[in-house]
Amino acid sequence: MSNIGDANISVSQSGELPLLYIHHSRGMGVVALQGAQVLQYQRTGARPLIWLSNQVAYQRGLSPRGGIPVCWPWFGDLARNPQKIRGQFASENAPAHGLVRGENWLLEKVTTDDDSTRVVLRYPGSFAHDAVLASVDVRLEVSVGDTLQLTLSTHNRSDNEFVFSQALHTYFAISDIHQVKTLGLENGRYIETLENWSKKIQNGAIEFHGETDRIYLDTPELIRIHDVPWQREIHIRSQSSKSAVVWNPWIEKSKRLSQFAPDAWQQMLCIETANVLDDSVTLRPGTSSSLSVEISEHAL
Ligand code: TA6
Repeated sequence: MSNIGDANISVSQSGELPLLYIHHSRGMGVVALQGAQVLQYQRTGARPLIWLSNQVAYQRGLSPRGGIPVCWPWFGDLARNPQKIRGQFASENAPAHGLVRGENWLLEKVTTDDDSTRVVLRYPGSFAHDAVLASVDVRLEVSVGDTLQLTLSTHNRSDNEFVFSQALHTYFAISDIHQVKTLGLENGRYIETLENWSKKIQNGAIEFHGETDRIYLDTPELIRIHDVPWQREIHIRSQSSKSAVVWNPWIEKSKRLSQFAPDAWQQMLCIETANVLDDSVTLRPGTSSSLSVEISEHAL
C-alpha cells in the first residue's frame, strides 16, 4: 500500500490489476486503474451502492464484472452505432463497449476537502496508431463523499470533427430484482434490443420479469431505483445525457456471462448513463464535452 499526498488514497495490487482505494470520512470507493473502472462505493455507515461480482477476475485486459465500466468511444456493438461513428473506426473485431476498458489510465490529480475526495484519471492515449483518436483526450473524474460523482470528459484537439457514443455502465446493488422497480422513465420512448430493436413506449414504472436490455431516449435528469426490501431509493442524476440503458441478464444470458454466478442476476441491475444513437456526441475541432452522473441513496 502506498499513500498519496494528504488525501487518504492508496494503491495496491489485486491479481494483475492496480486498484486505487479512496477513503474519506463520508464514504469509500475503489477504482481500478485499468479502464478507470469504479469497482466499489458506499457512503459511510450505509450499504454498498455498486454491485461487483463475487467471481470477479482481476486480469489484464479483462473488464472486472460489475462496478462502472467506461464505454467509449462507442457504446455496445460498433455495428449498431450511427454511420458517422462507424466510419471513424476499423470495424473488424471491434470490442464491445469501445476501446478504453483494457488499459491502465494515468492518475493525473488528487484533491480532497471536508466534502469529498476527487481523483482525475486520463486515458494514456495509446491511440497514437489511430489517426482519428491521436488528437482526442478522455478523462474521468471520480468524487467520493456522501454521494458518488463521475464526470467523463472528451476534448477534441484535432482539426476534424469527432463523433462518439459513450456510457457509464453502472451495475447497482439491489435486494432482489423481483422486488425493485425503476422510476422516472414512465411514458418514455425506448428501443427493445431483444425484439429486433423495435421502438416502444414505457408504460408505468419498469418492473422486471425476464431478461431486460432497453435503450431509453429523451431521458430525464433523475432516474430512481425503488428498493423496498432494503428500504432505500438509489437516485441516478445525470447531466448532458439524454439516453439510458436498462439491463438485467436474467437466467439464460447469465449463463453466457464471464465472472457471473448463476444466481447473480437477482442482486444486480444496470442503469447506464449514456449518450447513444441519436444522443451520440459530435465535437467540433478544439471543443470538449462531458457526461456526468451523481449516484446517491435515500431512505424510504
Ligand atoms: O449495456 C447492456 C449490454 O450491452 C448487454 O447487452 C450486455 O452485453 C452488457 O452490456 C455487458 O457487456 P460486457 O461486454 O461488459 O459483458
